[in-house]
Amino acid sequence: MPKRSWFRLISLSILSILLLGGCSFDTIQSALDPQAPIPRAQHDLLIWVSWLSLIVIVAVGVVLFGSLVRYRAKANDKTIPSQTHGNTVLEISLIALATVITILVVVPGVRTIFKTEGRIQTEDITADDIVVNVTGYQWWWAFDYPDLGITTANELHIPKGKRVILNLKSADVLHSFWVPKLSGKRDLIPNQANQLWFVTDENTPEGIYYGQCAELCLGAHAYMRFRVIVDSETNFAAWTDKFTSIAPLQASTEPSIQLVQADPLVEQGKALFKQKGCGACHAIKGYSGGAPDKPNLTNFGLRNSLAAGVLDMPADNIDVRKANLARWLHNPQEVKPTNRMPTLWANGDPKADEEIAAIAAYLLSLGVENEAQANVGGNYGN
Ligand code: HEC
Ligand SMILES: [Cu+2]
Repeated sequence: MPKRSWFRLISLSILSILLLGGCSFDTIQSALDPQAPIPRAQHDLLIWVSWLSLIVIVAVGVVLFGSLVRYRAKANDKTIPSQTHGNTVLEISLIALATVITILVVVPGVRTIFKTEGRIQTEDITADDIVVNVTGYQWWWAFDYPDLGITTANELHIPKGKRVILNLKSADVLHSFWVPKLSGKRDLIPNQANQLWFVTDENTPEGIYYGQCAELCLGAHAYMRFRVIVDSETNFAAWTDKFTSIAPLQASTEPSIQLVQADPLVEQGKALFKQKGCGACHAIKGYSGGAPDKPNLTNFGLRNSLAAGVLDMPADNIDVRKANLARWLHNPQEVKPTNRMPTLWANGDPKADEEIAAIAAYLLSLGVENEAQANVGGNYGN
């Protein structure tokens, strides 16, 4: 084979492998594995249109290749075939067929749009809905529950079966909220309020769902992930109690009531959290004011992930939790290049390991009074 053909063959094979590699039905962010009413409706439409397209492709293919074979010129046959032009019945039938196919695509398409789209007006929001103000930052998510007085980051807890209304805004550039298995996708736009709503139902399994910023936002865009945790009503209530039961900062000057254990390492970490300047950026309800445009670390011990879903924090493995948090604190840029958290220990600082271990122990104790309660954060074994 000549050199160029080899090149073409190899590059085409690589391309097809890459394209096929993107196809999978049950990955954590697969839109082909819908688990809630809105993505289910979108998925049904996709499947319907795909079948219809397949039928059209096969029908056209059969006619095309059939004609090629049937009417191919025979060897040595120099006669010119009889010339015909126009066939009213055939043309009208083809137009009618095309119209029917178009209707079969458009009608279910428009019905799905009406079922899944549209803004929920303020007067239609009920006390039963879960309203969350979502703010996109380069490269993490703030989740604010105005009705519950909860502010958290990167993990959205919702009770199963309720309608969730998200008020979306961006603090800097365009971002896009997308949890393929639960919701559609919508942009977060600077200086413009957007809304996205979705529901879960009795067929939605409780557990962790994976989301991703779906609009290129520079730097660590690919690492701007998040998680949605679908809780039972009871677990959701337990989770919200963890936040609402903490006395706000102004109410008392007593040490945080989050810490029931008197673990000296935890106490040391708590003090270091302020000494190292973490408290200037990160709020912890009852202890640290922080800055509103940095991730709120209240009840951090209940989290399943770290740094916008980049590192796993498995609820049943305290060693991995500690190791991942330490890795982050040692060098956030190594974990998530270009993110905006500074490195607070100089390279080779002899105290770094010890101080980081103490801060990690403190952060992981937040919201966790004992082993069993770590599960309030949602340990679903994945
Ligand atoms: C100058 C502000 C600033 C300071 C100081 C700072 N951080 Fe951060 N921190 C950030 C930002 C911004 C992020 C979000 C990074 C990202 O995910 O893109 C972050 C993320 C984190 C996260 C992950 C949050 C999440 O929701 O997953 C933890 C934990 C954390 N910081 C702990 C600390 C600790 C402990 C200190 C002190 C040693 C500290 N930070 C100091 C700005 C700061
Ligand atoms: Cu983004």
